[in-house]
Amino acid sequence: MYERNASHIESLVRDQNDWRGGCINLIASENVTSRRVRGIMGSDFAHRYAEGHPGERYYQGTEIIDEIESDLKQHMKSLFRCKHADVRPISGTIANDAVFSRYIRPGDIVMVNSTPAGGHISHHKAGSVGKYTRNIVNFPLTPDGWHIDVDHTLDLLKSFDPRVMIMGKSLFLFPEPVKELAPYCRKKGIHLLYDAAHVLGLVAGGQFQDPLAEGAAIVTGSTHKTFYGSQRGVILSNLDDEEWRKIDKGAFPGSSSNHHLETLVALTFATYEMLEFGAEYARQVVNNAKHFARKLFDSGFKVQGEQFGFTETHQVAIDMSDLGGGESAARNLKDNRIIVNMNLLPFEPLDHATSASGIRLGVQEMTRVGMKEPEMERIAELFKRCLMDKKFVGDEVKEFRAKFQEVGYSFD
Ligand code: DSN
Repeated sequence: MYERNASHIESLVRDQNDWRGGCINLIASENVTSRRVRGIMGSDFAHRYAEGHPGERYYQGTEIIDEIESDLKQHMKSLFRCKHADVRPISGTIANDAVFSRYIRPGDIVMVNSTPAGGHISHHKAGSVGKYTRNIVNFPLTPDGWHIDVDHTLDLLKSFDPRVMIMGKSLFLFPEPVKELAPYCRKKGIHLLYDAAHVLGLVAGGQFQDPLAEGAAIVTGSTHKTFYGSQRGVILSNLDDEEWRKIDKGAFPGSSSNHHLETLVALTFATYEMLEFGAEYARQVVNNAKHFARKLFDSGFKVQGEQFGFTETHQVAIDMSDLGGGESAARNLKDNRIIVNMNLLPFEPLDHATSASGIRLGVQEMTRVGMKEPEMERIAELFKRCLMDKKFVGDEVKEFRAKFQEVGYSFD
């Protein structure tokens, strides 16, 4: 009786594959996995459980996943040059929650990047931090809005003692002042956490600040943005063993039970791709983002961060307020097969979240399918024709994208 409905789901999945395979995908939090990574999903591991650590499970029959998970941990540690890696969180937010649940007590003060400054929802009242405390203080920003103001922060810290500082964010153009604030945090016993969800692949590829080396106590991240693996999370640290045990318990049983073995296996494969190709990939991502930003700027868009070279990451931010705002621009682009999201910009009121003035663009996925500087120029030109000249470019986008279907920087 329901088979027709079930078949409809299969056809929707085919539609999705065709649709997004024919679009220029510029959502900064997404990426594509390689053919071989996709190929190993859907295995028997999709049905299994393995709570605990390799060799110390609560279930029988886990020998093979034990080997794979141990391998993943070892290679994550070598990629990020650290002592500890927890690969069990099934997303970046779950990784954050595992850490926040151990370090934030009721009433504690936590310093974060505000939402308009790019802070992730899990850092705020409505998200994970808000489950543990309501005392959330935003970092002051420099007048340009794109950096934490270090002097002003140190000044503010004369009047209160936060327990935790969370750096790293979702609208993320430039490095955070980790090395500037880490000595103060160490002296005062403040836990300095760094959410590297967006930049994890750039850190792995040596193209962005290394937050652990600069003094962060813990790094969390998701593994599917600039790190081009399956959708999961990770926690990395050089804490001493006793302190790390708290985080370990935060990951399991604190924030997860089964840790979704199918995507863990896929992440292990993708981590080898990152070890092999990550440096070259990350370099091209940053070059593409800079070039794209420059070309958009030259076309007349209000690209943010000009005085700092526009971006040091995979992201580009544009103020669209003179062109109808971020929401309408994102919708218009989508109708032309270019997928982006609207975004609040620094200092914009929070209640503009559904009518944000900016758009955020990420070039990591299109880099992975082989696009380089000439293609960034072409996309900038498509943006201009679509958003400024009000032309329909959807058919051209589809034709252009058809030439970029292979996933590179992989063993495919
Ligand atoms: N909200 C996602 C982003 O787009 O940055 C991250 O979870």
